[in-house]
Amino acid sequence: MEVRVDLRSDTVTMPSPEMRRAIYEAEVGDDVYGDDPSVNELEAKSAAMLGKEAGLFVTSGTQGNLVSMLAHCGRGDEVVVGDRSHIFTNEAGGASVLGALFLYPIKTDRFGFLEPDEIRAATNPTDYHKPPTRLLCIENTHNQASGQPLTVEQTEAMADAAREGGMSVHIDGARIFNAAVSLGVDVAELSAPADSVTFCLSKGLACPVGSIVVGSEEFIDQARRYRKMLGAGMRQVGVIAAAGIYSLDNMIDRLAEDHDNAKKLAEGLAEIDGISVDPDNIHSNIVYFNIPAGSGKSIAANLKERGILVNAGDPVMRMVTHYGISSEDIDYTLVALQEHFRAAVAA
Ligand code: TLP
Repeated sequence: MEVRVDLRSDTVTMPSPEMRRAIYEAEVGDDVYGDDPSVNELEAKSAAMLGKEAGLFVTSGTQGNLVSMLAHCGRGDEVVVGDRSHIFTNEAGGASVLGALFLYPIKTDRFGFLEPDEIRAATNPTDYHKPPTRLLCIENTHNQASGQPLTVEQTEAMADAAREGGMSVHIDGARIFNAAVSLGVDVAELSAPADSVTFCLSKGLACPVGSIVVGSEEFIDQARRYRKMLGAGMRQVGVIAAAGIYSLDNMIDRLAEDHDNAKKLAEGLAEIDGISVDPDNIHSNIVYFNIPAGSGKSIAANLKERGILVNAGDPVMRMVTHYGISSEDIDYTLVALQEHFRAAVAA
């Protein structure tokens, strides 16, 4: 059956016809020489929007986080991370493999928040039995906390605790624009407590590829060197940067639609016997919900037969709304799930 609804991630978004036009018309040059006007514009625009001095176009969120950790830390340093953060759970341990950095996980609460006292307890600037803690990484929105946005106050509380112990602060803001839209605050305010931020163009902003790192001129200079070292000094990459410029101009405000659809999805899921979810906890585009243990594969297979794609999580499943998902797609998905669970109860 043809794919009708793809809820696996917001990474599956397709470039719109207007974005493709921007790509087609992009002015380009060799970016390793600093000659690509589209990349230069995208980097400067990103830095200005997030209130930082400079920006760097990278291939992915994973690469953005990695070059940031490498630029903030030296070999043998420690990075404090949330135990459910993407950096800790889903980036293949790159910081340790490629940077000889230790990742020190602390508890992430169900809102994606890291308790300042836990950050203080993890801090070690001087005891030479332990690696020196150099960096705290925060995630906003928090993916595994159902896309919870962290407020400016929460970010400041975490950053203050880190700075007391001499740490720098990085935000994995893969979806920081979702956070800004959800909270109704300027993204620069959410970024202000941090030294550096990574955000993704390739998720809710619907670009085919790319992420951005922002920070001070000096930090970005270092990050640029690490990007080169990782083999991602790109050439006439304005063809992709043009999509990024288009998305920053046109794709941010509409994220509110994705949030409305996620809320509607969660409210519908909460009505289904066999599923448990708290719709009040859904504030952006990610919905995690509990299903009966052992049923993930059959749910995913059943939905696939109806043209709905989901990842077969078990007993926790995730659905992500995005530019390619309409309110009708949510209705269609909910009916499919209602029928699945009705049949499962009858069997
Ligand atoms: N997340 C992907 C998967 O890797 C899980 C997704 O489908 O959600 N930070 C956060 C918070 C992320 O959610 C992701 C991607 C990244 C970083 C990495 O971005 P990419 O995939 O561009 O390397």
